[in-house]
Amino acid sequence: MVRNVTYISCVAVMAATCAAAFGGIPVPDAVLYGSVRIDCRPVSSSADVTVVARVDGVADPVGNGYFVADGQGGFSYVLNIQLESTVDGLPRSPGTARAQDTVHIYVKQGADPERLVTNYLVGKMGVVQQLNLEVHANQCPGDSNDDGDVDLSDVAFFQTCFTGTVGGVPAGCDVCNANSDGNVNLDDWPSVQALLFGPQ
Ligand SMILES: [Ca+2]
Ligand SMILES: [Ca+2]
Ligand SMILES: [Ca+2]
Repeated sequence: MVRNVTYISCVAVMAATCAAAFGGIPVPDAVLYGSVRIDCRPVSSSADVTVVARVDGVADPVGNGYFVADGQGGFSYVLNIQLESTVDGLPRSPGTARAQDTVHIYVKQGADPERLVTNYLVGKMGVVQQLNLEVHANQCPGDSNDDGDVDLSDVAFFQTCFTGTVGGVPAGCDVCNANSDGNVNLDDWPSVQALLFGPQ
């Protein structure tokens, strides 16, 4: 609303007196939502996690996320990316994106630095879109397809890698050898299980 008033007053007074004004018409936000996983673990509102959207050349974030219950026992982030329309010759308002901007989406946990998760190309205004966020520095134990979670397909792969008392780590099975010893056996399972089901 403040930006809108600024723009309208600039039009009324003419551009010559508005050199310091910002030049956008506020339009409906683009809204992203979805799950967040950090190092293969889902995060919740109780975790010290923030989701931030930034655009190159814009000092302030164009959006700060918050978490809501997803109704299924987990939590979803909601990120409103503030948009404004383009007005030729006028600088953009602080903390706003425009159509066709590439928005960098970061996740931050605790005192850790922000970690870039993905880039999102802003399309039209008012869009509401699910975009699950996954960030992991290293391949997680048991995450055989390196997609940021440990699910039943990864468990099936773990079973194919299982060498038990025979010992050995078959080719391609290093990710299942969680304790980095010479075999894939029950000693490795707790690490995989913890990511599959969460803390027991
Ligand atoms: Ca996986
Ligand atoms: Ca998966
Ligand atoms: Ca092992």
